[in-house]
Amino acid sequence: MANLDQSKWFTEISDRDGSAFSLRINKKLDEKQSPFQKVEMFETTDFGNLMIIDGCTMVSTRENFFYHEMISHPALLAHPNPKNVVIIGGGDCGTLREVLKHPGVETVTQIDIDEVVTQMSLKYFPELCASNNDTRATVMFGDGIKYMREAASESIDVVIVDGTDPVGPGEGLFNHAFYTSCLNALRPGGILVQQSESPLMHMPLLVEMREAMLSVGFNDLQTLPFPQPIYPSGLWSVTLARKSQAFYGFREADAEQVAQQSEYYNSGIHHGALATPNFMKRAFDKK
Ligand code: SPD
Repeated sequence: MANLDQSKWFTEISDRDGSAFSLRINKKLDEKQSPFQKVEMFETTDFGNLMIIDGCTMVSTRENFFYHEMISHPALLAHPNPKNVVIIGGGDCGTLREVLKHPGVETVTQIDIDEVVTQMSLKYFPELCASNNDTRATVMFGDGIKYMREAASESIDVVIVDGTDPVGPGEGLFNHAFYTSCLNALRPGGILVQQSESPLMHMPLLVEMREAMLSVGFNDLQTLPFPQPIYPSGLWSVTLARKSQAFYGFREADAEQVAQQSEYYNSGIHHGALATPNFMKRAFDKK
């Protein structure tokens, strides 16, 4: 094993998981302590720019497409005709960019609590912010929990929760009260999708989250695993919850249209992600 010069590596130590993951860096580009969290930017040797929030890896230039495509396209394509979309969190704007690839979407409102994340992204990930000026997009800064609590009932087709881990500012996005607000704001058949951490490392959280979604009244769930090269364990997930109706499949022809502009997502990937690995099935079925 090589003797690593620690000053050249950013390491996310994931104490709760007993693991750590490192990326080699050229230099630190920026650092800002916002009222909510510490946001750092690095230039890496092989992954492009890298955003870290409170010591946790968020986004790199090279691999963010896995996460942003999987938190956006499966939910939008599982809905028959999504017109009004809300993104809670998502300040780096990568999810917004993916949502705007859907021609049927008429409005997308993004509410992140921390303007510093978007300022950093505009500077260091301009490609993620390329669609911010789309006339269908509204980028706001504020409390997404309050926004959902006050949203008009049955006014939204898809709510995407692109938050940090369930600690600090992201914590309130993983509970019954928040899911109840989302349920009320969704139209019948509407879909809530949330980043749901690593099925390998964080199964108790994932199970708790699924139970909370069902207990507030969502009708049907899908948890889709996907590779996430720079998060703990390298395996991540999104969980979709549908209001009033069961999932029926997805719009395959439209999925292939979207796939013309995607790096990871296509209809085969969508089918594959719907096949639940046994260790996840057993955990979800256990009562
Ligand atoms: N462990 C990190 C989980 C963070 C998920 N959100 C990433 C934001 C990308 N838009």
